[in-house]
Amino acid sequence: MAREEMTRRRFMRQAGAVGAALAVAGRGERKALAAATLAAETPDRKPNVLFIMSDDHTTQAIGVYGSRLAKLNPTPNIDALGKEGMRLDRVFCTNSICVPSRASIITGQYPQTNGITVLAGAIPPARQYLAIEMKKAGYSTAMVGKWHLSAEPAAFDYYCVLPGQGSYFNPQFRVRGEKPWPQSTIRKMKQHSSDAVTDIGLEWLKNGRDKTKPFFLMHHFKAPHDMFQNAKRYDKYLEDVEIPEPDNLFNPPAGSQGSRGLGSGVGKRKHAPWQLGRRIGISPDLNEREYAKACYQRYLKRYLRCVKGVDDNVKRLIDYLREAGELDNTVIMYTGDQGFFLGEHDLMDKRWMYEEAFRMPFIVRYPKMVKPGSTNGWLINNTDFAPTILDLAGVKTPDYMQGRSFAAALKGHAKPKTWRTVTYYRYWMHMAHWLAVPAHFGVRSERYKLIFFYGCSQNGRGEPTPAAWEFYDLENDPTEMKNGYDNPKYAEIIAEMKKQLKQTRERLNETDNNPEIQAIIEKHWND
Ligand SMILES: [Ca+2]
Repeated sequence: MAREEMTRRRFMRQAGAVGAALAVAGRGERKALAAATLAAETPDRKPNVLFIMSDDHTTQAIGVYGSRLAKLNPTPNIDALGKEGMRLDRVFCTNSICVPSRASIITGQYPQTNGITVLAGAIPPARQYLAIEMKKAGYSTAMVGKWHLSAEPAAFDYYCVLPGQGSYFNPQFRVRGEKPWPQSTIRKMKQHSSDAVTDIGLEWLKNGRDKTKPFFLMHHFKAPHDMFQNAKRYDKYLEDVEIPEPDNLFNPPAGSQGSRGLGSGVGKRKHAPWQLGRRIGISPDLNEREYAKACYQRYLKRYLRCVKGVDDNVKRLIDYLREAGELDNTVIMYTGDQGFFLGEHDLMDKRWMYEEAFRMPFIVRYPKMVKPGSTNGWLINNTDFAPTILDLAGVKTPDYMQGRSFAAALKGHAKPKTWRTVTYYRYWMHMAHWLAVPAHFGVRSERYKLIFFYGCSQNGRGEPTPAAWEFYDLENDPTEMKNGYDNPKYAEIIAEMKKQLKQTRERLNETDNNPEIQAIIEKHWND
């Protein structure tokens, strides 16, 4: 059959389908339905990409990841995306805090290359690479919600972003307007942030985007970041439920002198300066055990009520795509900007290279490519997100990106022999924000993890903590209860991982120029 004839027949089929749909649609719906249906079915059209990211939403609080909290059914709508798509099980961040994670996602680069190692710093429009490349690839682009990269998100066609962390209630948003960035603002009164962000995302999808093009929407929730404030309708959610405790609620990190006694958590420990219990109204008169239990229950309920608001709003996005006939032509990704401790090891917050904080949820639904109910275990990190999204849009990974596309994983292909065997991590903000997490770096393979706590601040000043190594066999010890660094059984593996750690730091431009830190590394490398 001649190509023209095929095209003509396909057009007639589409026109017929649209005509039938129009016959039953109301007058108001007709125009939108016709435009959406034609857009969705245009041959060879690139897929839409809806990238949904929440803030601090960890795998333990997503049902499809099967943790102790799954029985509470905290995220039915996000779970549905996983069941209709793929759940990725070994996705990690390169630095477990908000700004560096977002910087790695937008640039496809590690912290020292993109310049964002701590919570300060900006990614200017000229380096908002993912947005720039998607626009070049013919996409209508938008960034909605928590941005947190300081500079104007001007590389997007449209933006409406929270200032910094933003507010949970009556949130203000920065918009493109008559006044120079960041002075043009709007405020959503009487609204919770998760609802407001979704209203804005939906309004852009319905009326803001250029419907002659595929869309790329980065839809970023502020929730469930601390201090956890839920929409009023969730006040009673889980009210009478006893939240299951982790088995290691009363086991703070004891891996080495580099981590022992540090970090902030739910208990009354001496080194818990952030004082979660005081902030959420737990009586200091309770004994240690009762205090930790009460604090854990209240902490989890507040967190999960925020998660519920995110999950319900994810459904609103899905419902719109379904109604618009674009659900199956859209790659939907769901992630959180890093993991989070929910009382495991008597810890809260993130920052640590331990699994709960280091691991990111990542779910992808795109039935044209991704097999429903599939899982994947490749070692992936957040510098890979931009290369993958670009790959799905038909764009080769730009040379300046350090991450690698995992589109082949989504297609169910075998892992290439050249895929990374370790993923690199570094947390820089030594003992910052009363959360008392010491600076450290390390590598994780599919099975093992090696961490070096160098324990000093970026400029080498400030109160140092002891330098120490930790090693975990995640197959035998998935909750990292036992440091295997001195176990002779692992000596060979540790020597090999140290070599990989050194090589990885060199290859990724992640070595230290700071002489104080360099001296600590050299002094303790062979400990
Ligand atoms: Ca975060």
